[in-house]
Amino acid sequence: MDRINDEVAALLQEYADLIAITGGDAFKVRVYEKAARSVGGYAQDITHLDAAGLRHIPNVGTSIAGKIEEFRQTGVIYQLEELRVKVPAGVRRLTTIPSLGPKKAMVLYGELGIGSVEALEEAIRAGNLHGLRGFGAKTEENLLHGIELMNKTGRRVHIDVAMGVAEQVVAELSAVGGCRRCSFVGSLRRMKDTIGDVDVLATSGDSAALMAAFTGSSLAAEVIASGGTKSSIRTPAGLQVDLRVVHQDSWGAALQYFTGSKPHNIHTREIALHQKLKLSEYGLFDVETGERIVSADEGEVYDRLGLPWIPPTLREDSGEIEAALRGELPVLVSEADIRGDLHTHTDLTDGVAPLEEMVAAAAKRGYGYYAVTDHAPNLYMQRMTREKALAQRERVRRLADDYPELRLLHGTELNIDPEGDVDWPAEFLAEFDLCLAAVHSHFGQPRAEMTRRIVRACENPYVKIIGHPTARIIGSREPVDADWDEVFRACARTGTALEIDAFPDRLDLPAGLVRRALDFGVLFAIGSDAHAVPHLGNMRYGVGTAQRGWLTAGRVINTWPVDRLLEFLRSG
Ligand code: DGT
Ligand code: CA
Ligand code: CA
Repeated sequence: MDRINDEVAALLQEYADLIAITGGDAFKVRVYEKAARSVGGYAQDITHLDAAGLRHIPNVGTSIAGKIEEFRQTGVIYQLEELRVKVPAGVRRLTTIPSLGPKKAMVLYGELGIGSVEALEEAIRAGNLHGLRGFGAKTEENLLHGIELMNKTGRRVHIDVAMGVAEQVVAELSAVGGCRRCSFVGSLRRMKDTIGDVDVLATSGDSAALMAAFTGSSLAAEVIASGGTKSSIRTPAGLQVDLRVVHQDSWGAALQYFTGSKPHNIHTREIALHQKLKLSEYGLFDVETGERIVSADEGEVYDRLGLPWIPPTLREDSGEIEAALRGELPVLVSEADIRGDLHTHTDLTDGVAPLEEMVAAAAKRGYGYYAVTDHAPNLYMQRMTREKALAQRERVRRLADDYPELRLLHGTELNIDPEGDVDWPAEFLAEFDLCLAAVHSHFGQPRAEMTRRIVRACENPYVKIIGHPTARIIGSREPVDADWDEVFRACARTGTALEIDAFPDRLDLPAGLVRRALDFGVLFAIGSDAHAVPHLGNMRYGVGTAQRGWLTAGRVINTWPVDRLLEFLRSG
């Protein structure tokens, strides 16, 4: 469910964007951006905080606390509304093009009246930007590339955005009288890394009431279609949600059908036809008698087809049906297997919560171990020093007494430089419990150099995990180019784990590469890369990505008991 914290964070971020677009004070922009992150990451729900309580949130001063208060009382922030009027929505959308900043967007709007991404693409192709100050050939090329990147992701959203909407819809509908079952299906249930639209399935004794609740939900900014068994809405942020209500005898078959994927469905339907069965969105039928076969759950459907139940995360028709027929489906790693988090930050670098709060939240999740891995000095804007790292280590050691069940590890996230070297000399690295290393710069190196760079990091005896290996940011930065087979071989040879970074805009290593790495005997670590308490919950998306990569628990080092993990971390 969308927390009010997230809602307010989004408004503060929008305010920061609008100040930037209108040429406002850069310092003020940063203040609001920081406040947005703090509010979004604040562990406590802000609904019931008084003015003093609000100012207690890091980076929230009197003026921002006042705006939050205003929003709680009136539902709007007046100054934000004023700016919204000045800057058309289309111009704001322009600034979501990866290489286009707010200043340039305003120039495009002011000089040429360009108010949409489509109009910009047309203008570039027609040569209308020639002669415009600040827009050379290189800029145009970058803009076209940025637009292409955006179009590739289309209007798809990150998985956490879709999950928030889906969980709210399911909760609202489940509370409606007559509702028997309700669940999200489609790509979200398959845990794809981006989601086109959210699909929800329900059975109910009173489908009219269910439909009315759906189209009347606060999430329905627009009702696209409304009918007796199928309705669609669009959320304020533009995400489409489809609801289908089916007969309860069809629940299992409908769940299977709407979970997809389409290629998986086509393949299962072929298998059904061979057995004189018809599988459709309306149920499972006997072709000869036309009789509907009751299927209360999916397991029965797969069973009728002569298959074991197939986990949704595998349903892409990429070999899972053949594996199922052979009885060789993997037992996938699950969230319950995860014993700890090996990639997290605090407010010592770019996190928003202090160490103590992050650790308390980790303990609450029931973890057996937890590594703090703040950034190392070569990421200059984080201003890390030896002294700060040592002081943090002291704090971690002292905190350990309060958490006898939770093994605290003091780690660091190193920067892999263009040659493959990392921050700090060997003797200092030796004193950390865990060194994770990642690419944070020079993303455009040619394949051979990038491969050598990552392989060298693997060969460093202190580096135990390569963090977010491809460095992609979904929708805005392409993965780096490397010979991944070569990297996988190096990981297996040196005993270096590859991370599956669970942050929703990363999901890195991507599932396709995870699956490819399996044959090389690579180990993995699923890390939240949390920069705030609520981010610890992103672990589920990392597990989803691991499952899509056919990963079993044994290959994931943070499912291991603490002693085995420590042995792995100490081996050199
Ligand atoms: P998305 O929304 O692009 O992230 O991906 P999906 O997989 O959620 O696709 P969507 O929303 O178009 O449809 C939901 C499911 O419904 C899909 O995974 C499988 C099923 N489905 C939709 N269209 C067809 C179709 O033409 N044939 C079959 N067999 N299944 C379909
Ligand atoms: Ca969908
Ligand atoms: Ca759909």
